[in-house]
Amino acid sequence: MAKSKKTKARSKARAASKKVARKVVKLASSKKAKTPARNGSARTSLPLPPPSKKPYGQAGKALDGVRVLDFTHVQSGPTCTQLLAYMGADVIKVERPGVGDITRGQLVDVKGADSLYFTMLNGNKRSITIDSKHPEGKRVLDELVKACDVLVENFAPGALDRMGLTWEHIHKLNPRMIVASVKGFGPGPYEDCKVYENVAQCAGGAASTTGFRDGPPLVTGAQIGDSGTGLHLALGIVAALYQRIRTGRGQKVLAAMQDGVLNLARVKLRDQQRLKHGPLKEYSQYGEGIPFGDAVPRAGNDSGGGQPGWILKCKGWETDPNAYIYFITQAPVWEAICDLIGKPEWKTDPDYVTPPARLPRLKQIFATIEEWTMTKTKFEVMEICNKHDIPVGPILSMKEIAEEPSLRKTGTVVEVDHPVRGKYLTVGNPIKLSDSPCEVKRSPLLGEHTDEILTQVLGFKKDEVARIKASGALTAPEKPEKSKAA
Ligand code: CAO
Repeated sequence: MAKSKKTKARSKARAASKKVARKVVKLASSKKAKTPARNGSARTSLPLPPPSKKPYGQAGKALDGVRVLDFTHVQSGPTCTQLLAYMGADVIKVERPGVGDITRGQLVDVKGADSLYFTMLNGNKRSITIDSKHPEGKRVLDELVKACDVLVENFAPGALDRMGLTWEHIHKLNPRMIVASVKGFGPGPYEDCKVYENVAQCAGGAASTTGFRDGPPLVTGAQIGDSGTGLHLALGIVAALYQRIRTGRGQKVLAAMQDGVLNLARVKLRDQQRLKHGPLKEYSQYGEGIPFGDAVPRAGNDSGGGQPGWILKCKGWETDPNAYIYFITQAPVWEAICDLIGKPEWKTDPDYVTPPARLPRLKQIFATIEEWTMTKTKFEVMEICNKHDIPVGPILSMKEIAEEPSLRKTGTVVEVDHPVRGKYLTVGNPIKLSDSPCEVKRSPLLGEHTDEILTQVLGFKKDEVARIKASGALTAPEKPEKSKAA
């Protein structure tokens, strides 16, 4: 009798939480999808409800009703689930009792508080602690699998299977579940390798094409391997959710970090193929008469596109490491550039008048432009050039970005309050949706929502929660007392 009550409570909680999702699935079964449109062509898009009459920004959030079982750690996976949370998904982060995501304790700046590494990647989520290898913990996890729409993980290859959460097991419990993974490599010789950011930057072709020709390969400060792949995974998840509306079933989504980096470095694979047909004329090494090898070289600060560019010194460069500007000699504004830098004769000189004529002289051209930029601050150069539509970009320090009022105004840089560390800055949603507002919330404390999730999401009664807790599945094993341990 007690058992059936519990089951009822749990299915009631699940039913309530799936209300929105079910509404959406219903659309998939509608026959309207196949009826021809008025113009006679087949209707290919899904039937939609009538446009909401609510004002924009008041019709909920893009991912309302989507519940994510977040098994991610470090950076790549958490980036993905934070974005989903920013867009309205209910993200439940499962963490190891007592320890949590390893980044909580990495690069600690405020003693006793979760690190910025953790807080800046786990906003808008709820945290539950579960020992996924404890029999009772496994039981709770199975219930969560049934209650969620998406499972996201970025464990080392095979770790999820070792927990017993194989695709078959998950899919038997919940055929609608989307199982999304970040791994270092896709199927192939390296599929079993553990991978961190810089390994991916190296294996994805970014490092070999970054830096100066006469120096070693370089990694970039932007976390294209971790955050870049998290972003790719988020897109895969949203696409799988959309497909599920039609198929009613989940699928596996894989974003390999090597693939993600290569996708971001695709212009260099473009150049690799162009090499077969002659030198890469927009690379400054061409103008310097240095022959090309058989692989794309590092190109320093050359522009990756068809419009030559370089980083130039500005006023104050002797003491300020960021007193520089990126200057692009875009062809349509060449004449304006010549006038600005005091070289009007270049407008008609055959050596400078056309882009191909300029290519062998880029080094000298940029040196001349730099004589002009060095007389002005980077912001003055920006202001003057913008008036003439000349594309330039100041090299902004992280200090300048942190203090930039326009980024605060758009919610790209947000200050949040944390009960232990106090106020900190984080990056809000970089993707702005006009009908899905984003309110950035602080990251959760370890296990902060354990009780709430067990009762409200899974429908467990208080006595059952107490029993699970007593089993040790949700808490770290007690450390033996020193006297006993000795
Ligand atoms: N309860 C019990 N055990 C748990 C647990 C929980 N709640 N959460 C995790 N664990 C266990 C895992 O089951 C695993 O155990 P086994 O090895 O016995 O199966 C163990 O913790 C460690 O997991 P891991 O191997 O993923 O972690 P790691 O620190 O050794 O490696 C990393 C980290 C990032 C190299 C690896 O996870 C990886 O390669 N991930 C895929 C690529 C990726 O995302 N890299 C980006 C990292 S961000 O720079």
